[in-house]
This record gives sequence, structure tokens and C-alpha cells, in this order.
Amino acid sequence: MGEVSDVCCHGDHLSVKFDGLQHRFHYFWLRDNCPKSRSSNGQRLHESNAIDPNISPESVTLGDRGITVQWADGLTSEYSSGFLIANAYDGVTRASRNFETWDVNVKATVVKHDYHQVIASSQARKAWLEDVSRFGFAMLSHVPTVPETLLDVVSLFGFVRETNYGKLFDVRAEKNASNLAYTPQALSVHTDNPYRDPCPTLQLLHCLVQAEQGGITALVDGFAAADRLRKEDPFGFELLTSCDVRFCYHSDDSYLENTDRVITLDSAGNPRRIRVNNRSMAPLKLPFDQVQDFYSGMFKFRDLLEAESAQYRFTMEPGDLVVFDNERVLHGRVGLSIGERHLQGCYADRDGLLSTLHGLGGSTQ
Ligand code: NM2
Ligand code: OGA
Ligand code: ZN
Repeated sequence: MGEVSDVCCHGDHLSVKFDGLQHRFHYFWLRDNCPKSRSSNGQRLHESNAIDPNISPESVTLGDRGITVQWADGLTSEYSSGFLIANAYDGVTRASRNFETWDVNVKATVVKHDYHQVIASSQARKAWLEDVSRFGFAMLSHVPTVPETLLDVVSLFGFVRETNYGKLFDVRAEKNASNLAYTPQALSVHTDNPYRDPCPTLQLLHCLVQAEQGGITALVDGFAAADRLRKEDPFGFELLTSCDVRFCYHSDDSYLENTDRVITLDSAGNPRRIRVNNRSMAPLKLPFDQVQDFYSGMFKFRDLLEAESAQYRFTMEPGDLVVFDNERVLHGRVGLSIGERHLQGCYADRDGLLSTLHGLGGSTQ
């Protein structure tokens, strides 16, 4: 890592040289981010607006351990080279995505992690969770086919997100099914629960009984499909990233509605979250002239998501469990399921998983 080699005071900022470049830091920013004014948990211990907006240093010295600033309000702050380099903001380009998207070829890379190893070894647990952070999904095998075991799996990295479906839900064909999920029919790829706010960011599916035939699981990287849509149908992409879509779920015990974009972008223009669920899309309410074009964009997106060349397809066997990012990776079921099939599913939160991964020394993209 570089070291600060020079420092110079200007009107409202300090100019600091490292890695051969001058980086400007506003005095106010420095005073407000004095490492001493934060607790060890990173929480700021003061109200920022209590600081004089025109604060400036009485003296600035460069030493072995970084920069020491004596402020006019009496505080002495120390900024290590590491702190300044990690938090430099002047001329720094907006973060671009630091993970790769995937298509059908991901199958050559996918590792089926072993449940017993993941329990026994923190290295194995880290490798498993790192897959979620990198690919948006991770596979486990040899999870006991005992109902509710997926709750134990969640407790390895975080907490269950309980909903009106309970702590967990059973996915199997039922008579008079109230949801396409509970029939033997195929399911187009989707994200779950877009009618919820906040929407669960992780989902787990655990196979207890495998169908005699069919019921194949499909996963697809929604970010990869969004990138392709941007290239192949810029107008459709524009609509899917800007039009409000309403999602709803109304039952005897729940009245859930939420509005979102199909594709939400971050400030650098990269896809940040995807909401696709044909079953729970409420009637579109868009300006008249946008409706047909929106449908065209949506169907183009759907084609990209459903393409065999985009999807990772596999048959879940008893004891297999997949955890996926419900805002990036869409899931579906290919073909009719013949014979009994039983999965259990539940929701959880991505932030808890990433926090656990960080604690294990893993990289959190
Ligand atoms: N189930 C399986 O998000 C959805 O409505 C998909 C979810 C009913 C919990 C189905
Ligand atoms: C669901 C679902 C997939 C499957 O229940 O939400 O998508 O393979 N199930 O049954
Ligand atoms: Zn689903």
C-alpha cells in the first residue's frame, strides 16, 4: 500500500500526495471523519451539523504514522495513510461492478459444497458463502432430508425472514392449488415476493423428495440478462429501468402491494436489483403510449432470461439445497413434474450472510 508523501493546506481543503497523485480532502470532511470521533463499531459519536462548516486547521504535520491535524475547535485528529487511501474521493471513478456475471457455462465452475464440511470447517463455510457473493447462488449437498433442516442451514449465516408463509413453506403439488408454485406445472423464472417491502433478499430451497421426472431447477443471472437487454433493446431497457410496475398478493390473511422497477440501476448505471414475477404483477398502470412498448421490452427480457444459453439447469436431488440472491438470480422450474416432489423453502437477508462471510475472512464483492 502507498504512503502519504506530501501534504499542503489550501483554502477549504488539504491536498495529500500518495500513489504519485494529489488527492484533495475538504477540511470539513476531515473533521467530520476524525477516526477518534467514532466508536470501534464505526458509529459516529457526534452530530455532523454541530461542526463549524468553515472549520480549518491550526496546524498540519506529516509524520511516520500519517497526518496530524490540530483543529481550531481544539480537537487533534490523526489520519493514517491507510485511512486516507481507503477513503479518498477526489477524482476516484465510481465503483464499477467487481464481479462477473454468468450464463450456461457457469456449470463448469459450480461446486456442490458438503453440508457436513460446511458445519465442521470455517474454511468450507467461507467457500460456500463466497459463492453467494460472487455468483448470486451456492449449492449444498448431503443436507439431511429431515423437514425444517433448512432452518439450521440459515442459522449458519444469519436469520430467517419470517413472512405470512411462515418461517418456511412447503413446495409440492396440492389439490386446488392457490399458487402455481403448488402445482406440477413449469414455472417461468422469477424473483419471489416482489409485492413485499422490503423484499426478501435471499431464498433457500431444500429438496426432500425428487420428482420421478421433470421438475428441473433453472437459475439465471438477472444482471447478465439486463446487460444484454441494454445492448440488444436499449428502448426496452429504458422502459424496464424507469416504469413503475405494481406487484400484489391478496389473500385471507395478507394484503401485500409494492411498486418497483423491473430493473433498478445503481448510481454507476449497473443493475442493482431485479423484480420479475409474472404471477404477481398487478394490472399495468402506465401512460397509454408506454403500455405496448413496455410489454415488448418485458417479453424481450423474458426471452433473454428463459434462453437455455443463459440458464444453469440441474435436478435437485434429496439433500440438495440452493441458496440464492433473490434480487439478482431468478429461479424457475422446467417441465412438468411427474411423481411426488417436495421442496421446502424459506427467506433470509443478504446483509447477514455478507456480514458472516466478512467475519470468516471472505471477500464480499
Ligand atoms: N411461495 C412459494 O413470490 C411468490 O409469490 C412465489 C412463493 C408461495 C412462498 C411463490
Ligand atoms: C417457489 C418456486 C421452485 C420449484 O416456490 O417460489 O419457485 O422448483 N419453486 O418448485
Ligand atoms: Zn419462486
